Amino acid sequence: MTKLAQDSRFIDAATRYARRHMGLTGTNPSVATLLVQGSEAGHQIVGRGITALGGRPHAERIALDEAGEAARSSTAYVTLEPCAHHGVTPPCAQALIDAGVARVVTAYVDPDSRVDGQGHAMLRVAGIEVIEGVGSEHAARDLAGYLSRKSSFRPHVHLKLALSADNQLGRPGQEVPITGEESRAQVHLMRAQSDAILVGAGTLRSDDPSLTCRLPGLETRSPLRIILAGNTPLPLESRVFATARDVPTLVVPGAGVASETRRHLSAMGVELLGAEPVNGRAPWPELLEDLGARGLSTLFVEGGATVAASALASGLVDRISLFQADMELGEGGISSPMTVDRLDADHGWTHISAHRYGNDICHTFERRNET
Ligand code: AOF
Ligand code: ZN
Repeated sequence: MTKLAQDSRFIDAATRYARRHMGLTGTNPSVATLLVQGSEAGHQIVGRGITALGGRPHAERIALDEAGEAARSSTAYVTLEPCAHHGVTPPCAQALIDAGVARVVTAYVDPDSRVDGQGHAMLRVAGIEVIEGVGSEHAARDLAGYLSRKSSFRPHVHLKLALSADNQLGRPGQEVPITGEESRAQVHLMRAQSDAILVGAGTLRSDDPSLTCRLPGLETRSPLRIILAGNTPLPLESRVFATARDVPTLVVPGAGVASETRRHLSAMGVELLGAEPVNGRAPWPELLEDLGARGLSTLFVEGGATVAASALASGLVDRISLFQADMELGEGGISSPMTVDRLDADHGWTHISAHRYGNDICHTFERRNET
């Protein structure tokens, strides 16, 4: 079994391709397959597939159908181990065997108990060369939601905050723009790739956000919206409640949600979740368990300061993106509960990347050894 020079390149290309359907494949992960024919003259992609919208057909089936006879003796690059089970669709490992694929290169073993190494084993028994774990770090980052729900029965939690250069989140009760247009577009993309998005009631009061994806062409990709209510009354006139019939909206009740408010919210089409605060604290474990049971794989938490601090304290945040602007807010602002300097290895965080968006820099951190 030899890993070839082009293997990392094609599996990374497949990983990028799979991103197109992230958040759109239901409880199935968004997987991609590239079928590549090679010779001394170079390489050619003869079939491409991504898990279809809603989760089926699987990526391999789509790529094989596109390639037809050209799949014979090709190499299949698949971001997740091909399935071995007869589910709604027949096993992809068998489809690759039947099509006469010569090599299969994968990034990640499928933790689904019906697969879990059996897809790779089926391929090897049929005499196909299988190379596993190529580009696994990148693929795992995109598959994080699926892996989290399969292994921990809860969604992957990604927390995002926008910070001024002096590490403040805004001014109390006021909407203060901190980051620029490019960062905002990136945040909308993060929303579109998530199953659900969560903010606290304070953010509704100060910003009255729509919490939808408004990137041209991606308007229909807004995730479920979740509002974590606190101890103060919920602003019922907020945009999210007014549009609850168009974009599903859930409220995690707090002491500030009286029974009359509950009736009002239900009448507006807002769903109230069962998880209630424990000793005044946000019920993160119960909430995540509930969302996992509903089949949600990724939760994007957008603040504000109180929600971010309580999420961090729960120990259940997996990824943090801090968008740091170059402008200072000065005195009287809201201090961020986390800063680029304080998210270090001593606190269990690894700095993954720093990307520039206009005048802002987005620093991303991940918790080690957790999915
Ligand atoms: C693949 N290729 O593109 C995807 C896979 O209900 P089913 O039959 O669709 O099976 C769902 C399982 O299929 C899911 O839990 C995961 O193990 C696998 N997803 N497998 O070969 C794909 N999306
Ligand atoms: Zn499959």
